[in-house]
Amino acid sequence: MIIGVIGKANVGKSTFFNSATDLSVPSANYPFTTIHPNLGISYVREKCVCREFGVQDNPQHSICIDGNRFVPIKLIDIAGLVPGAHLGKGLGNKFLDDARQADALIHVVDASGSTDPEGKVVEKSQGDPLFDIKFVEEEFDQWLLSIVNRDWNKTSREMTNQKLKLEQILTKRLSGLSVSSDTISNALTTIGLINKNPDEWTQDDLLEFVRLIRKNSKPLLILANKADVSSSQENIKKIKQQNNIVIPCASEGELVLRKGAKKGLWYYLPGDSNFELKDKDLLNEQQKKALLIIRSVLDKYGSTGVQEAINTVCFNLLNLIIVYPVEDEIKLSDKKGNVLPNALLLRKGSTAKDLAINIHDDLAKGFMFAIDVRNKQRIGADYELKHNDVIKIVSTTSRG
Ligand SMILES: Nc1nc2c(ncn2[C@@H]2O[C@H](COP(=O)(O)OP(=O)(O)O)[C@@H](O)[C@H]2O)c(=O)[nH]1
Ligand SMILES: [Mg+2]
Repeated sequence: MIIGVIGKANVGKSTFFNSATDLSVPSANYPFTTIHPNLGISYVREKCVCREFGVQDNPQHSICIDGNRFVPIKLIDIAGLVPGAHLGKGLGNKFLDDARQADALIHVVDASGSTDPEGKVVEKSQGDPLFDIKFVEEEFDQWLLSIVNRDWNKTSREMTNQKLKLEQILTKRLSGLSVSSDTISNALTTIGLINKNPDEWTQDDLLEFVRLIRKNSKPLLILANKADVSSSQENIKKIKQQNNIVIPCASEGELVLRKGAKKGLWYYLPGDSNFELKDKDLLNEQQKKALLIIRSVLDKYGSTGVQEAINTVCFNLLNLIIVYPVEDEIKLSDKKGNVLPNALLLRKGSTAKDLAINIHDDLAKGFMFAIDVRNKQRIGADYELKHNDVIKIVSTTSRG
């Protein structure tokens, strides 16, 4: 699963990306953040089950800090879009290469209105985030359209020659874009195009189709960045009136908070609504000034928005749940004795068997039953996992 960060130039995509992937806590044991210059690891934050079970955990592929579990998820900083990108302007092709992998999108906008559509700095409030939201989504749709449109006039012949259904042809055409065939047939049915001969499709039909494909295969939230700038407040109100999920954000502030926490200047966990100074005298004037601005964002919006954005994508857009697999249901550990070693992100609706597949093919092949560790009940392969379940899988390959 990959979250893509999109937007025009200069809105703070990289700042958001850097802050969201910078979870460096002293002495933590976790896979490092940057895999590739624009691909990194961010973390979903959720209350860990360790407190409920009263155990001291020892996570191997995630992190637990003061009872908060941070579960890794990939984040990709996608090249900025400019109007006309689908015609090859700007870094159009680079954008396409990155965007195709994403399962959900965070659309970063400059809520302060201090940049024009090309990303050039303009007088405050001259930029229009509402326009930017529209043009970026339209560029995305135009890009998808260009892929679907390629050789469209051959589509009906292909169907006849290869004896394929329309949804099969389209699935082929959109392969590699992280679009499932279900998404495609659902879209065709929803807009009533499933039985329409491709030769009779209008440009409007095509556009409506790709729009729905985008919305369903790359669900998106709006990150109203630069919320620390005073001109942002009015714009955020307007953005919220026109969009479903909008998260006010101060990426730069989050970066400052995470870096200072790492240096031991204050106590702060990503997603907190506050930070605690360790020693006022340790701060220089610049830091004090930055903290005042950050404080006012926290007071106004409840957090910097960075962690909230990642959590919202995972829990609300991608409908993920967290599940803790263990091998020893008494100690809640793996074979080596690591307590609550793993926290996995799975799609809502996943079953005990899906969990086994996720862990290891062999474990799934020999699947016998599973145990819901909370109540020690046996559960079957079809059991639908719940958020925060702790599960032991019993398999012919895992015995003894
Ligand atoms: N005031 C303010 N400025 C920000 C914030 N985030 C980013 N910026 C500034 O916006 C400019 C562009 O940031 P960058 O991350 O490079 O944008 P990108 O081109 O979208 O990747 C830089 O000057 C950042 O310092 C923020 O939360 N508040
Ligand atoms: Mg950038």
